[in-house]
Amino acid sequence: MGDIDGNGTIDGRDASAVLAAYAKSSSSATGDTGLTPAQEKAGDVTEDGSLDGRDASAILTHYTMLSAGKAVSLSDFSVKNN
Ligand SMILES: [Ca+2]
Repeated sequence: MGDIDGNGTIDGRDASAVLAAYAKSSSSATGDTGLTPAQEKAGDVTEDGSLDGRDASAILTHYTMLSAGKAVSLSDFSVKNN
């Protein structure tokens, strides 16, 4: 979860990918994100069924905290835990 581009790490590029997909789906009549279903699932880190700024924010926060040496899990950002 969270690794949208599939390079093995969750980082700022994944947050950017989510934002780009969100922008694309917002401007598309069909809501097409331009991502594969697997990528959409990976990007929906808040697990609320939609890909939006909250997912990008969660990915970025997660990456920032990991970079700062904090032990966090992406599931900490799931709506189930809010
Ligand atoms: Ca990645």
